[in-house]
Amino acid sequence: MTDFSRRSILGAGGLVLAGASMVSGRVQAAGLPEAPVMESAATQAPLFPNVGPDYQPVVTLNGWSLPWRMRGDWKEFHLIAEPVVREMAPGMKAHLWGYNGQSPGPTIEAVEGDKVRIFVTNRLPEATTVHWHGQTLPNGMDGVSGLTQPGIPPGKTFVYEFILRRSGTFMYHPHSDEMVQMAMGMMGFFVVHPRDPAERRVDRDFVWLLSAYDIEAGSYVPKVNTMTEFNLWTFNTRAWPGIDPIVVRQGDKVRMRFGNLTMTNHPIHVHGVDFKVTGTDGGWIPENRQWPEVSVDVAVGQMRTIEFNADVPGDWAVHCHKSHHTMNAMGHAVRTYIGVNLKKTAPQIKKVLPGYMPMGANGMGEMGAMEMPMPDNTLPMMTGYAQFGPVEMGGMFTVMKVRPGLAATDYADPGWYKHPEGTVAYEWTGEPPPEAAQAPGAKAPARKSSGRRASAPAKEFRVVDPRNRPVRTAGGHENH
Ligand SMILES: [Cu+2]
Repeated sequence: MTDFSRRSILGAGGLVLAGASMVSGRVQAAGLPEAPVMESAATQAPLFPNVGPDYQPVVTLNGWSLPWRMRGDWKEFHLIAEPVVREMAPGMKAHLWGYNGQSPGPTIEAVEGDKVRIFVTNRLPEATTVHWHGQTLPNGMDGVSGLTQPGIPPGKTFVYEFILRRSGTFMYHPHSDEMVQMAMGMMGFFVVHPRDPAERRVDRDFVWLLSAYDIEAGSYVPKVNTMTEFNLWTFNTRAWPGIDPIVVRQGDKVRMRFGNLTMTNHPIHVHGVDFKVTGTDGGWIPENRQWPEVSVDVAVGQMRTIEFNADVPGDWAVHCHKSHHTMNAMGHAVRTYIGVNLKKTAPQIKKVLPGYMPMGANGMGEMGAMEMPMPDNTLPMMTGYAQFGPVEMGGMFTVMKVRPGLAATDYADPGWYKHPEGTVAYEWTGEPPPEAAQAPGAKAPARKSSGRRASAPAKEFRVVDPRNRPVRTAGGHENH
C-alpha cells in the first residue's frame, strides 16, 4: 500500500480527544483511530490482515481497503465524509463527495463475528449518516436520518458499533439527503469474510460498485436531480479506458462482487467463462440452488456475487450489457445518420453547428479512432485502444486478463495477450467462400460497395409527393 497519506483528523499524532458529544467516554479516552486517505484512483494491492482470523482479502477495482486498528476486542475504522476530486479516466476529473479522499469510499473488510466500531466524521457542508446496507444490526445503528438517529452535523463525529452477524457482501451509503449524496458519489463496499478461512475460499476476489453520474461536457459537478438520463456509467466511479484490468492467474478460482447504486439495472456480462451466482446481499446461495450464467442482472440496490474458474487464458471483456452503458458522455445526443449521404447535408448542418463533422453514415465506430474537438474535462463517447485497434467502448467496460504462471499476489497489468499462432480471427484471401444463403423471402437493400449495379427493389407501396397531393376542396371536388 504505497499511496496512503496518513493524517490525524484533529491534529498531530492521531490521539486527540474527540469533542463530539455523541462519542462515548470510553472512546474519548482512547482517541480516534487515524483516518487514512487515498490519493490515487489506481487499484491498490489487497490488504492482508495482520491480526485476528486469516482471510483472502478482496481487491477493490480502482479502489482500496480501509486500514483498521484493534482496541480491546473492537475493530476500529474511521470514515471521513468529505468533498473529493475523483479522476474518472485520464482527461476527466469530477468534483464529488466521498470518503477518505475518494469516491467510492474505501472497502471495509472484517470477519464474521467481529465487533466493529466505525467512526464517521462529517466534513461535508450538510448533515449525513451512514447506512450499512444489508447488515443485520441494532436498529439505532442502521443510519437512517431522522428515523434511527439525528443526522451527523458538519464538523461532528458519530460512532457506529455493531457485531457482524454473517459473512457476505454489503454496501454502505448515506441515508440523509440521499438523492443528492448518492448522486455525488457517496458509497462504498463492506465485505464480511467467513470466520473459517477455508470456507468459501477463492484465489482472487474482486469488488466494485456500479454507479452513474450526469456531468455535462466541460463541467465538473454532477447534476444531482437527474433521474434516468445519466451520461457517465462507471465501475467504482471510473469509466473505460480509465478502469484497470482484472488480472487473474490461469486456473484460479475467482469471485467478483458487484453492488448497484444507480437508478437502473445492469446486466454484467463476463466473456470467456461461465459462472455461478453464489451470493446476494441477503447471503450466500446454497450450492444446490446455484445455476450457471454468463450475465447476471444486478438490480437497483442489489449486490450479486459470482464465482468461476478462470480456465482459458486471454483478454476477456467484462461489461454491462446495456450498450448505452459502455458509452461515455457526448454519445447519447449524437443523431443517427446511418445510410444518410452526409456530403449533401453537412454544409447545411454546419450553418447551425459550426464545429460539426460529418460522421456516422457508416455507423459510429470511426468515432472511436478519431479525436473530435471537445470541451475540457470531457471523455470521448467511446475510446480505448488495445492491440488490434480502437475498442470502441467507454463506461462500464474493462478487461479480465487471464495468464498462466502469475504469482499468487501479482495483480500487475501483464500487457495484451499474446495469442498462439492460428488462434485469431483472420481475413479470408483464399478461394471464394461458399455462396451465402439468404433468409427465405429476404431482399437485400441496394449496396454501392458491391461494385455491381443492384437492381431496384420492387415497388411495394405507392409514395405520393405531398406537393402533388390531392387537395380536397370545400365542395368535395378534388383539385389537382
Ligand atoms: Cu448498465
